[in-house]
Amino acid sequence: MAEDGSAAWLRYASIPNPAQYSFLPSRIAVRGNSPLEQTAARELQQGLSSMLGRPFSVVRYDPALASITLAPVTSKPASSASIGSHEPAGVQADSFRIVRTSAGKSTSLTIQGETPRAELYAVFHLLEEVGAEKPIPAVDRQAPSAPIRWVDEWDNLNGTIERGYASRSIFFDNGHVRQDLTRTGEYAHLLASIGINGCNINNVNADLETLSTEHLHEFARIADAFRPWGVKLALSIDLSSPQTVGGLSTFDPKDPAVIAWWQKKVDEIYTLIPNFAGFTVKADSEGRVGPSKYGRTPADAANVLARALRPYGGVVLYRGFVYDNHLDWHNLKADRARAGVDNFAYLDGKFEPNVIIQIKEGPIDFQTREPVSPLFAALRHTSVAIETQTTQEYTGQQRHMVWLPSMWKWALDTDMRAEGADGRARITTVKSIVEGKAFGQPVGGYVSVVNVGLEPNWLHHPMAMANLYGFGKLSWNPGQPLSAIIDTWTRLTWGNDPKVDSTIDAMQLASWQNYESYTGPNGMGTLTNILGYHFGPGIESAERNGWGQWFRGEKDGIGMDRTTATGTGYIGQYPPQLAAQYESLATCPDDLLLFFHHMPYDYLLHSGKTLVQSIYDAHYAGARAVAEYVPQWQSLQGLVDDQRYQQVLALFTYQAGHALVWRDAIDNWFRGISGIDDAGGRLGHDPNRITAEEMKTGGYRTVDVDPWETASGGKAVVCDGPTACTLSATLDKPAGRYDIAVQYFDTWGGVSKYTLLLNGQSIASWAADATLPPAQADPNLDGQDSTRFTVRSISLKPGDLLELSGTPAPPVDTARPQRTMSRELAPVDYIEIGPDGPITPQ
Ligand code: GCV
Repeated sequence: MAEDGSAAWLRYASIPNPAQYSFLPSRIAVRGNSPLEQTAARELQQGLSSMLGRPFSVVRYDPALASITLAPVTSKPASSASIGSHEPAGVQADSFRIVRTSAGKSTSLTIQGETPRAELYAVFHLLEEVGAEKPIPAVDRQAPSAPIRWVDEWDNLNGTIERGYASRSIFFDNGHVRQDLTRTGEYAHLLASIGINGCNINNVNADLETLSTEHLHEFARIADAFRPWGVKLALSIDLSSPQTVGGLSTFDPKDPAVIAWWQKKVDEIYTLIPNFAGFTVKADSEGRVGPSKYGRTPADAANVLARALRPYGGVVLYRGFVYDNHLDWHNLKADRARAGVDNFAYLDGKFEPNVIIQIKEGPIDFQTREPVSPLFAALRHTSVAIETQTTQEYTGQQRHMVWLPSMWKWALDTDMRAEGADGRARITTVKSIVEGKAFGQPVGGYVSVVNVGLEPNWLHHPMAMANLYGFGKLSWNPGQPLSAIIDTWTRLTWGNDPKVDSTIDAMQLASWQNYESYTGPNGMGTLTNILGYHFGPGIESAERNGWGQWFRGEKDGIGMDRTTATGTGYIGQYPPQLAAQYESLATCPDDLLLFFHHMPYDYLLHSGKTLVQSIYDAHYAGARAVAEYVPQWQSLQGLVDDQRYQQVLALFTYQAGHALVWRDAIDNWFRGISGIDDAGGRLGHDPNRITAEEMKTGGYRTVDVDPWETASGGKAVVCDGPTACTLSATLDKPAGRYDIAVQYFDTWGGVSKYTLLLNGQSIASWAADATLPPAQADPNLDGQDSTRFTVRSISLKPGDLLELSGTPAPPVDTARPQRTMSRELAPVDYIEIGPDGPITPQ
């Protein structure tokens, strides 16, 4: 059966052994009368009928007959975390229980929720148990860990998405909300199924007109599409709105006219969207204006909004991502990582109770590994939410498979060792902080930037939806084991075949560490081109500019000295016990070392390897591990549907090739700066490689590649001619079968064409027409667009003539004029001839 991935984990595919659920009665009865309960009953009916292959029906409740009954809880416990008067808040609102009872031969299930939305969550829970062939316990009580479980979309009103990698916005087009909101409803369906209760629909870099009356009327249509699934709409707003929308002369949060304007605006919003969730605020950050303009604090600004929202139960998610992006890199004490605590800790206790500080998991920006933000432990009288990024901005942009819940759980489980009133350090995990358990601030939770797009499968890579699923699951219960989360996702998404499940689970569970291994080592950050679009390697882009993502790679060593003794003092922002652990080389973990310390390249790690050798080895191991995804995936052919099989195969093949680009760039760069060779003798010795510039050429010209480490020998060849150029080499390989890989650059500047010939006969032809890297034209030859094409199992013998013919893109591509900004000149880096076998030559 062909599948496009649009149903994600809600496929409701028939399960192999439906008889195990034969006890489930086919009658579904609803005792409440809200639309949400009706939605829940219909979902249950459809899901069970489809998975179990027998009809279920929604009927009138009859106590004499066995049924699955949805009913509200009769007596409500007092809410511990009420933030407004609008509705019960806190985790109770979403808690439910499912109770199984038997009378004679018949079994009934009673689904009880604190609210209709909780009944809906219970229904999804039950459907998931059936879909993944799990037992249904006699009594199952569930409550989410925190009330805020939101996704943030960074969609722009013109239909583009900041850091979106799966086509355009499902909400907006051309300055307006789309007429057809079918995808919006389907998205809310997915969100509800994993317990997400809020969705912020627009970019935190908010359009200045977001709060105009005209736009609000349109947003109300999105809220309507969300409502059947219990998902509330939130908006990102710009703090200058009183000026830009209201026409006031100021947006000073202490100005009475400004305060009145916000109140009136909030009143207007609630007349249009009665269940509006609240505002997200990015201010005084990356060019956004903020309260600092008037000498006011984030608390001054957040509280004005919060007071206006509070009577309605709305909240303000004020982002802790406030930093100066014009830092002086000459100043060894300057440190962007300090910004969160420096800008917010002194305000602890000064925020209204419905203000939540939304803190990115690490102090920089969603890197492949960072320590957790010290701000989590610095705010003890303020609710906080952790902000993660499901959209893979720095982690492969949904072209690499990286299962991020592994990273999030690592962050959530980090014990910050905060001191209690008695001055003694105690277990203070990040999850206990956002849950409100550690400091008793119960209105916090979890936010993830998701950026789904119009592509049928939402995020482009079929495996990437496991990140959204895992986010929902962790925010419901951060204590849940990762293996259970991924196994359920795999079963629901790909079916219950044991081989399929064990293969996919294992790949996903290893994928974050694999990605980390071939990208940013030892806490250095992702080492991507941070001045470009954060996809491929671009190591030194982080250095010597105002963005503050420095790692200070010098001849003597590498890493930011953030110690209190000699560095920026950042480590001192953690509670003392954790600070001491990071400050001392004896206890600082290897995988965060360079985040905290400036170290010589031959420093001996706890692992027993020198720093630089560990980097070399990790990059070889990581690239090899992801190359293995290809044969592992191929072993599932026929066990999963062909449409998604082919899609994933193409992506894994791409990832295997791009991991080599990463590996080589980083390892060569470290070899260059450290002057230390790879003890394994691999670096700089590529006997299977023929660089393009050393081949005999007809028409190709050699060019420098910048940064040098993203091409073999720092050079590539390009063909300026109107027709094809050629490269050729006479081979001296012993007779046998080989894979032949061509490393070229797919720059998005039109479509070049390549043909590989052996002794004058074509053995493969392809076009450089990938949408990789996504969404943005990149005219440069570099690590973002270095791409590999592999022809498998070719018979070679000594003396064979291998030829590559490259035809540059036509000067103007009329079909896609945006692609001809800079013409693609059939660029080539090298050809690699490796042994035949399942794995691309290493
Ligand atoms: C929406 C990073 C991203 C920006 C993003 C910003 C933020 O800097 O690259 O695209 O802006 O974070 O989280 O506000």
